[in-house]
Amino acid sequence: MSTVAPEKKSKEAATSSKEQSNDESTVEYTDGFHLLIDALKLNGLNTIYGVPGIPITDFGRLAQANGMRVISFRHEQHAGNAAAIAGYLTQKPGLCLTVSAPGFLNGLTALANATVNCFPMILLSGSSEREVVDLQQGDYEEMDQLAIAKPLCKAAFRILHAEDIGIGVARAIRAAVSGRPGGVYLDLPAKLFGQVVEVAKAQQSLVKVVDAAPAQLPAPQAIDRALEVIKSAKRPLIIIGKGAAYAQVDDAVKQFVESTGIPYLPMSMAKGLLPDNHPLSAAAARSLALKQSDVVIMLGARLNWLLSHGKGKAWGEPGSKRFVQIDIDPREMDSNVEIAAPVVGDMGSCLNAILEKLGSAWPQPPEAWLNEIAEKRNTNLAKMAQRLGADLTPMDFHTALGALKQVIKERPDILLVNEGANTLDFARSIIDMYQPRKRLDVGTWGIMGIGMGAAIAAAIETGKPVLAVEGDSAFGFSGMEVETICRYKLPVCIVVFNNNGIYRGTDTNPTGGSDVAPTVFVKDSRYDMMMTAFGGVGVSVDNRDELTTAVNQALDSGKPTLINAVIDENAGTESGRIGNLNPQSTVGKK
Ligand code: FYN
Ligand code: ADP
Ligand code: MG
Repeated sequence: MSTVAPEKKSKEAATSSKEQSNDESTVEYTDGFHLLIDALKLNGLNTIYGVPGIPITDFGRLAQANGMRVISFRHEQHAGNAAAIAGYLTQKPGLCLTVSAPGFLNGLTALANATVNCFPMILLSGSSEREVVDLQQGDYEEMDQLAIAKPLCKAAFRILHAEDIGIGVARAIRAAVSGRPGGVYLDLPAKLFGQVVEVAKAQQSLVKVVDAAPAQLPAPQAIDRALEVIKSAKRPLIIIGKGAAYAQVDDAVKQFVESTGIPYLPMSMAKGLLPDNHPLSAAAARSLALKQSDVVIMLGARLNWLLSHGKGKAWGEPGSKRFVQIDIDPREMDSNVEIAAPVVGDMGSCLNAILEKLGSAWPQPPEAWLNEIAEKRNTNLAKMAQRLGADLTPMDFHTALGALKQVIKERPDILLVNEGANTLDFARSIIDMYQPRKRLDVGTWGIMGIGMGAAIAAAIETGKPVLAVEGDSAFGFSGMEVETICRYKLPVCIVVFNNNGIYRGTDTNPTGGSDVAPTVFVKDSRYDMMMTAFGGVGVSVDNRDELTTAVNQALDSGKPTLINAVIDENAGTESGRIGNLNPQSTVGKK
């Protein structure tokens, strides 16, 4: 228990103070600052990602003084994205700390994104005084933050009394990690921090959360039903999502795929749960597998836009599928199409229950189906190999990504962060992943700006090198955080795919005016110089060999590095592979 003299207003960390009371007995005091630190540390939450300022500056300082790792960012959104990724990688809520009103709002995008992605995080935000905010009397950074956060996260709480910090933190932790994980908002009015409490009372108020994410066992009937449906399949397919990756039951997932012999399709962030070169991977036969399958088994993946909502052209004849879905959230069932066999529970318990019943003599899927998928996969792989063979200068996406594919093959345990449009879509299919939870990307929302936050959290949480493959546009959203990467000397190598703009660098202004087209950036920019400005390594390359050398050097040295990879400005396509979502006018274009 950290304690502090009330009159010292908590400037010194963990210093205990004794006050003489009238009856000569001694009373020890602590305050809100220290209680919050104690509550977090007691629950194994030792890292904070945030931006200092009123009213949480001293809190960050004291947290560091009391042994927490406090990583200060340049913008709250990236601190929030880092916290979310920390949550995804560790199954403990990642912490993001923001100042009131504008800082809180900047962090809110990340909180909402974490919730949408089912990543556990807690946004701790300082806020202005309730009395003034509620009467709308114009306080410094006045905002009813709790009300604003509520619809955008899984749960939102406010702590008004220091004695409630223990309970407040416990509630936030449970809400973030139990059931379907998500983002939690914890509102901390400025006055809370300085509130003084007797140590004995404070100690009693702390809560160590026991079994924060309890196992959720599936009903035996649900398992029987699922096995019946799977048994009836002629053309079964497994889809593995990032919920399965999050669950960290990698052996059970592998065993389920291998003992059923059913081909599987990894969703983007589930790549590597089984190695992408696994013989049962249907990733390179995606369209065929979706269209032709008759039973689809979803493991921690949702039938959202990324899977065309489980219906329509991509899924073949209407009524041709039956779905088995394993998910921790019962409300996910039937969200888009009918689920014939819902299995509700945590991934480990569900898969183990299935594996127990499967037995050793499980019938393998018909040869014809496996051959059909293998044939399509081999055709696509051959096409890809041919494209990757072209060694162009300046590079196109395939030339550059061919180099990075090889790097990851040789260093399968490093983390890959990936965002952009073309840079994302090409990298997803070109770069094979070999280990679970190594690929971090734009997730469910397809959000740009996760790059540096994800890279920083990946480096901090795993201690491993990180390769961030970034479109030039995507990088711009979080580019200032290269200073953060340099400041903490993180082993992050950023490769900016510089094709002079969004999608491509070739658009022109049809009016002939001096403004460039809205999708175009300064031509031949030198993003590498952003890194050298802060003492990191910057390199500009325009061919495959130089790119390979520069990346390997960066990863060997562990030095913060930014490689400006010059890509042919004609190389991209509009919106990458999701151009169908980007409406185009057919009238009035010059
Ligand atoms: C896949 N494919 C391959 C390989 N892997 N071919 C050869 N080798 C390998 N290793 C094939 C696969 O079978 C498909 O071909 C094709 O490549 C594309 O595969 P992908 O990328 O898996 O699938 P697709 O169709 O792009 O997937 C749809 C999607 C995906 C929505 C899931 O596009 C996605 O995750 N998009 C996220 C986009 C996003 O968020 N963007 C950010 C906003 S950018 P066929 O089977 O022949 O069809 C703002 O502008
Ligand atoms: P993807 O984008 O990879 O398809 P989604 O984020 O859409 O993945 O889906 C993840 C799903 O996994 C969510 O429906 C979520 O409820 C579920 N999930 C998360 N954690 C677990 C878990 N431990 N066990 C089972 N399901 C989980
Ligand atoms: Mg670009």
